[in-house]
Amino acid sequence: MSTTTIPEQRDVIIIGAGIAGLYMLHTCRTLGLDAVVLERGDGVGGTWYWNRYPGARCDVESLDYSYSFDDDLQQEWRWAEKYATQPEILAYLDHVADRFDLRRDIRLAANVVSAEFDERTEGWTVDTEDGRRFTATYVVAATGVLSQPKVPSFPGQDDFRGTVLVSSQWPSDGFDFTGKRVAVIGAGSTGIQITPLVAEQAEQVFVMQRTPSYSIPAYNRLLTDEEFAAAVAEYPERRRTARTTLLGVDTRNPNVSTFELPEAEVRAAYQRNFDYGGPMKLLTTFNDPIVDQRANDVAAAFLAERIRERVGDPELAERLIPDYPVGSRRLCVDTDYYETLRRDDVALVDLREAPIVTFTESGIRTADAEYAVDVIVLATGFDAITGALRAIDPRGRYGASLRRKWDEYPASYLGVMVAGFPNLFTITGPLSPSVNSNMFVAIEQHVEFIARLLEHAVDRGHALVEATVKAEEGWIAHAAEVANMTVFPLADSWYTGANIAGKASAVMPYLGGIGGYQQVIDEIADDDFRGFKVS
Ligand code: N01
Repeated sequence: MSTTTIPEQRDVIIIGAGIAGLYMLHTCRTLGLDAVVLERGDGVGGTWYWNRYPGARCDVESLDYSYSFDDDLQQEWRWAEKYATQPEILAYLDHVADRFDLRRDIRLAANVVSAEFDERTEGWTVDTEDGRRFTATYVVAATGVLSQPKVPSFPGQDDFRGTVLVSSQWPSDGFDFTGKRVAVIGAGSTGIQITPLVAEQAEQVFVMQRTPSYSIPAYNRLLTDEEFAAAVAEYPERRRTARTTLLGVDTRNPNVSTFELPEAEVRAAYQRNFDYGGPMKLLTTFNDPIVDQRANDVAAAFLAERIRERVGDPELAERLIPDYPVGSRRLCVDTDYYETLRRDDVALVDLREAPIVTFTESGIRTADAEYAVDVIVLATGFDAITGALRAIDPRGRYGASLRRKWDEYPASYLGVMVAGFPNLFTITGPLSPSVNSNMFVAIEQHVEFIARLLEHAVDRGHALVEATVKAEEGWIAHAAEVANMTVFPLADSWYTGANIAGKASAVMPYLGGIGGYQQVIDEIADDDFRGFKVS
């Protein structure tokens, strides 16, 4: 792109001012690096800036879903509820931006459209949509894992006379559904959160489901002062333990197999964790459902029973019970989702029986019916993990295109660097724990690892850091081997890229767990950052 302005020169360009970008900026400053954050939104917060739909909240408990790097910060932020709402998480991230004086190095409404490595200067040039140019030795992509919306275009979409709302591009002043007839397309985490709140206001809701989800009740509630004080007092231990666990949360479950206990005890253990609420504890009740289909069948049967119980109507329940292994697609957490589907003014439309044929002027036509609606909500998901960076399509050595490389396979060394793209770091990139864990922990792991790697290079008087092809190939093979020991490849999901036409098929999150991954990266760092070349 041509530009007449003089580029702004920094040591580091960070793309994205979400959880990762904010912490990366703070960390760069502590390393003495001059960094700037380029953020496409008009505010900080990333995911929690964009996803303002009704009911948006996190499915990791608020006491775990926060930064651990500053003790005063974690002592002073008083989370209100067991599961924090989007406005509260956004307020927290705004607070972090102010508290650490980050805003002076954050450029808002700066949508990065290209990033190019220059062999001669061994640095990067980054352009924004509005014509600003930045140059730096390093680029850190803190672009998020669920930040590139997947917005399908349905036949006839332009003919529809009503309102189309996209969950991750929600109007900032909200939307009043009172008296409206509404179709919600999508029954993943987002659709499941939106539906009960829309149903409270709307005249009629059609829940348009293609693939059902397993959903666990949140049993959300206010946190008591005693509970908060106790958690804060033990934060150092809680955080330390989190980094040794599978999911980045200490679920306090014993490490036992489904088949070590009598059936009645297995059932009781599942029931206890179900009654606790949320997916984390339930998913780790036993250590084998993710790696053993027979153990998974036990979990699936238990959850199917709970769906039948909550739905009441056996025929409706059968349409809501998934037919894939528990955990192979993201478990959802809900407040009154199944109960909402029992309402007379809410109807489930099973798109597997009759797919959407077209939008019409007045609604949606499926293969066997016509649904007249005023509003269509698209809760259709994301081009996950690689989508945001693919959209920028960084150019590495010899002009190589990252998009083209990832069209073949979501290649990465540790999810941190891609061979052929020197000095470009990815936070929670493909083949790292990322979405299969508490994202705050995964992000802190990466920011701290990248910081160590940069220090390692600087200590040796070098500026160029890159992953070797051999190391990348080894990591790809290892990540695939781990994934193939699990049930993840058995379902089509956004974990495997299957929700995006033409996307390479691979289990993108590294499934060795936060604890296993921490051991790997510590060992690599101690071994002179094996697999990274600094020169
Ligand atoms: O997206 P999804 P999401 N016609 O991809 C359907 C996190 N998150 O935004 O599966 C009809 O899960 C699609 O059907 P199918 C969390 O990690 C967390 O809900 O393709 N339907 C599916 O039902 C989560 O997993 C929280 O058959 C179409 C749905 O749309 C991730 O974000 C809250 C369609 C998309 O579900 C993504 O969740 C929200 C089409 N053309 C999100 N295209 C919490 O913390 C897609 N669908 C609680």
